[in-house]
Amino acid sequence: MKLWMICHLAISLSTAVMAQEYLVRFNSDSEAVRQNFFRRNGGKFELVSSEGNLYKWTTSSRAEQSWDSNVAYIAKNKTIHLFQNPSLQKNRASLVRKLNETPKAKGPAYPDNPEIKAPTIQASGADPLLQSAWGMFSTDAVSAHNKTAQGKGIVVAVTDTGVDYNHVDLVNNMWRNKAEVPGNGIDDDKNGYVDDIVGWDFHANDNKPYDLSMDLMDILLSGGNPGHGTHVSGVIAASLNNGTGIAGVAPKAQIMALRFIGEKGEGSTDSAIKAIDYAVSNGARIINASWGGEAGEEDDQPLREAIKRAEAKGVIFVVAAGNGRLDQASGKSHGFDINNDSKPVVPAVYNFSNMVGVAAIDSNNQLAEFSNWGKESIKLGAPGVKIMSTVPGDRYQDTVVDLGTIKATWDGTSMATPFVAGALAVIWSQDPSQSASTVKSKLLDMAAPTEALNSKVETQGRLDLHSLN
Ligand SMILES: [Ca+2]
Ligand SMILES: [Ca+2]
Ligand SMILES: [Ca+2]
Repeated sequence: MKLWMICHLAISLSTAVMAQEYLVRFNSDSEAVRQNFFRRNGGKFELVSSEGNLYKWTTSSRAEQSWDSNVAYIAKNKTIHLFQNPSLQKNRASLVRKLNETPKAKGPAYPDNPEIKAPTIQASGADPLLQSAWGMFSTDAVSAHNKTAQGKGIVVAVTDTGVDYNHVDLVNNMWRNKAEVPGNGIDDDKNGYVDDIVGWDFHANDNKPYDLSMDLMDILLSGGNPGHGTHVSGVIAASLNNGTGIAGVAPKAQIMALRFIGEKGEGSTDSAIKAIDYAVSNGARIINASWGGEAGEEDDQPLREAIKRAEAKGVIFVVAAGNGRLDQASGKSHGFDINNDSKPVVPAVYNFSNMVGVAAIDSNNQLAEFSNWGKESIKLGAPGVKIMSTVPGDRYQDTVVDLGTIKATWDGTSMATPFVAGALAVIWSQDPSQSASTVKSKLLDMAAPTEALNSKVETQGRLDLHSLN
């Protein structure tokens, strides 16, 4: 309690003097207009999106004073979160108590930000942990492997905490930027990013979008969930029949690693926008977004516009519905209807034609107790409880932490979303000339009617690939 008070006081004091970050969109791309604005208003500015005429403006002056007919809007640069794992959230207090009684869990035994390895020659043979990946069977993703192109040639951008790009089950399925010469310190393809080989880290601003980990106690106390992006990536595209681990829904798709959420589970709108723009302009056809924030009193207009730019370029945006709210008294998390909430989850609620919102179901085809839903914006359900997938350091988990009597499993609409992103990649790879809207319609038409999803999601059904051919 005392620590909380000190932290709270420190935050209150610092906001009084701290500069605020805004996103400013101009009505024109005229350099003179911008210069005039920044000359009059001071502060620091940085380009976020040239297509959107969008700049990050860091200032200690008040935004309202800066209205200008050349300015379309000035919005707060909002914080975006991972959707916290409800199983971790629910058990946090008892896990912390138990960990305090036991020797402290060790940190990761693998390096942070390792050099990016090239694809490798892999063994062959069945994937021994695939049997534990129930969602791969309930969605018929496993039988789809035998009759489809498995996502071949389709790039899926994972906008998240980063990816262990050297993981044995992912290294061969990372997107590789062929127009970039690695390690020469030159932006060979002139896309604005130097030596971007498998993607970019928009949080740390470097070319290693690695999924940094931390001590278990730090995870529990900070609310972060390192490994999140690696887990998501394995569901989409872990290698099939390489004699190790699991297989993803689209084991021949390529993962573009776009890190914008840091170790503590937070990122900012400007970094999310840069990641989305990067995905669109560097060849991704699908963006996986297992994250969000509350719209609150004002909408996140800059984020909305970034998704519209993706829509205009035929890129599908797959988004998690969110994991509801934690009821402090019972420790239970309850999903809610994002369309009717006073603080709807964004971007899940936006519902543009390129968006596919995803709710989480369990292995009994029940809506997960934590899963948000929405009759318009959320399209279908997909597996999101106790999901087996890749985590950093060549490991696999369906359980984040297991302290005997208390455990937390890999749960969340975050885990359901990549099942759908992978399925879209598989459908698209059957005929890469299909439009985004055709691919999306095929996915939704195949959804299996599911009682628990009646009046919860638009299709009233769950992900099902059995009729795909
Ligand atoms: Ca580059
Ligand atoms: Ca280079
Ligand atoms: Ca495998």
